[in-house]
Amino acid sequence: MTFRVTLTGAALAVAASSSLAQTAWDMPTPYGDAVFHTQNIMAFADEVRTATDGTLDITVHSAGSLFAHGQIKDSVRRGLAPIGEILMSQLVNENPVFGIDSIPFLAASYEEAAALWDASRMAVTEALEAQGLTLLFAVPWPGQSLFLREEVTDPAQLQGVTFRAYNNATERMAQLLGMIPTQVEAGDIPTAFSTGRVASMITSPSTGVSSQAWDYTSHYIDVQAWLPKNMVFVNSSALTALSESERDAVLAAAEAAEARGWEMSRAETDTQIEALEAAGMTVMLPSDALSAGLSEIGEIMAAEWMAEAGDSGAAILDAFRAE
Ligand code: PCA
Repeated sequence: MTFRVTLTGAALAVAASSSLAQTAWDMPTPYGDAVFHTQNIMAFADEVRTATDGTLDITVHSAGSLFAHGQIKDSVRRGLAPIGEILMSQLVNENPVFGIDSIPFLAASYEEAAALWDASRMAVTEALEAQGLTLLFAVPWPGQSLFLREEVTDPAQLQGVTFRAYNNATERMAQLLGMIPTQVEAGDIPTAFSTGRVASMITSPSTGVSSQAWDYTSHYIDVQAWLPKNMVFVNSSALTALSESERDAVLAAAEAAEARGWEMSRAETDTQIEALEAAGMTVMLPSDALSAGLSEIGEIMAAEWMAEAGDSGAAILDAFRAE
């Protein structure tokens, strides 16, 4: 009798362990734990864990701790990590569609950014699919605004000023303003300023706060010129290898994360501008001359983007404008 019970117990244990086979996914992301994108992704991982009873366990490796930002996409493509997050416009050299959200003043409000994402999502999805990657969700940063060491009312004041860039578009904008750009990852911003490599930047109030911009700049000029997105994607083979219910859980959590992320981003805009002010920064609107100068640069950059993106780019812009 005792013998039979023991056998049954062992058989049950074997059955239970095979039905609870666990998949562990490492997820490299570029930004720090305090950043709302990272918090949204942590919530996504929690939802997947709960919905799969722990059979799919995603560990988020934030702040470039597993792979540097510039290596995350290829790491996921090659299967070194099954899933990851990057700034979408980082891939603009591969395909202009990835840079559509970084053209100054093309889509500068959340409504316009959502319409632009509706119009461009399919093209982004297909460009990733061609590399064996499946797009899961994308979330915008709040509007991109200027962080400076003095009050600037005329674009001519920016000439010769060193500038922190984070993608091709910010570098191009700086060139058109006569500034001196250097690419610096978000996590390296405080060091780049404190060592004198850069003296100004354009980024969201979120990144201004997470990098404590008040320690090395004094003026925040609220231009909110565009809303660049982070996107989360998965190696398509890793997604296919999941059970159907796990796959459904990932896709459902991704949809929820996209909606939640856009709401978090919207809410951040005002609270983080207030935080900059509370920390001592002068918060101001752009002068007419500065707005005009930046709009002109936006027009030039839009024309350059259209020349790059050709007919498929024009089709996306038509769909965007029709919304
Ligand atoms: N923060 C990121 C990208 C855009 C943003 O608002 C950065 O500054 O690197």
